Amino acid sequence: MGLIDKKRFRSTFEAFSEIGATDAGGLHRVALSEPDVRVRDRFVDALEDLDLAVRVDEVGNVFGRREGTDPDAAPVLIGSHLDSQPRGGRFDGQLGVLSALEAVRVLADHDVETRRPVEVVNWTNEEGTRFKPALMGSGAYTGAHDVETVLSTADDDGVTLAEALEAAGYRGDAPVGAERDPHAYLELHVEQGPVLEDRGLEIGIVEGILGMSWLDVTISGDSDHAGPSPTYTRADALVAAADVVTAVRRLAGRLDDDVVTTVGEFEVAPGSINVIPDTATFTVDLRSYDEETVQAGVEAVEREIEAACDREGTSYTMEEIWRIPHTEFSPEVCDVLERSADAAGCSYTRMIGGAGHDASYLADVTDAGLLFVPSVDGKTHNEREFTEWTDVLAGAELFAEATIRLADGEHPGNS
Ligand code: HGY
Ligand code: MN
Ligand code: MN
Repeated sequence: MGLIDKKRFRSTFEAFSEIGATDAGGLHRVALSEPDVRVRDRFVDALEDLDLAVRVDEVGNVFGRREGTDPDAAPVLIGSHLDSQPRGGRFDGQLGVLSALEAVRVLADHDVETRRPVEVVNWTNEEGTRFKPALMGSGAYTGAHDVETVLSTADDDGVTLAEALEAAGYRGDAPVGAERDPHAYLELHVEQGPVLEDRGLEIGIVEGILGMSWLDVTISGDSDHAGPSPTYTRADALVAAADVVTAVRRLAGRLDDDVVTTVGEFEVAPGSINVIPDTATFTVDLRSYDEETVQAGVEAVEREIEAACDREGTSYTMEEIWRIPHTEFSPEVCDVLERSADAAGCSYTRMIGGAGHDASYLADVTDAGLLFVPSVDGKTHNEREFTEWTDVLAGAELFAEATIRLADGEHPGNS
């Protein structure tokens, strides 16, 4: 018997997808932007419609709590994030929050009593694109990020997270962090890679996630006239930076099989057609499951920058703005997911994920698990991000089932 209300789930997903929708079917809902605030409001309304106790903490994480029968039992936390990348997809994060909302709606539909409280959560600024680093709300909740540092982090316009939260009405007064560690955490997310689709599987039971490093790099040269300046007099920041960008990409193949490297942001100044650039600033995102490989990768990037600057006569600064070790999820929760997948007759595999998720930090403080559904063409952080609705339903169904098990609830199918 299916647990979720398919019609309700679809209409909720479509309604939320209209908030910050782009013409190409994606989302433009960067953390604490106007559409992110509207979708937060919609989420709070849905929690209140379920008579959940809603609380917002100091960094804007939003929780809806459904009490269990045992007042002393630690809660099961379920959720993900509603913020998106600029021109991102409508499944990344949002699917996890709405699957969690649907799971609690299922409990209400069937009057399922759970021994443990269940809390649905929307984490602030998972994407880390406006305020760096990523996983900001979940990192503050678990202690990985310092709350004051998070609140004073500014975006490119100098607006701090605290100011953005105040303006949005989401700088809550609930203390950041759990009164006590949750019993378990569960998140459903699109895979954002090609594995499940290539293997024709419905579900990924995620055992771990790559570790990563984010670097901020500035290369400084000397501006001069594009005409009369002979090449040998030039200290062209862009030429040095361009050498580094291609070297960073080559590193991915050299360091280890799972290493991926990305230069996602790049700016040049003064940015005039007939002036030799004196400044190039860019970011590096480097990932691997092996900690030593990540460290070796950061050191290799710095060597490439040094060599490029020696060749061009430029100077540089490099700052590591984020490092998160690889994640290992709870074998117990993976087993619960596997039992649920078997019970539901889903095809699945255990796997390692390449994208960071809020579950990465929750795994530091509780038994955390992460469930994937396939991404068509593995495409994500892109308006073309898509998951077949049959796969979405299989994931949401499994998620609701596993939530009931983790919360010690009586499966409605047994009543
Ligand atoms: O960067 C990540 O992996 C995630 O999308 N924030
Ligand atoms: Mn995500
Ligand atoms: Mn993302």
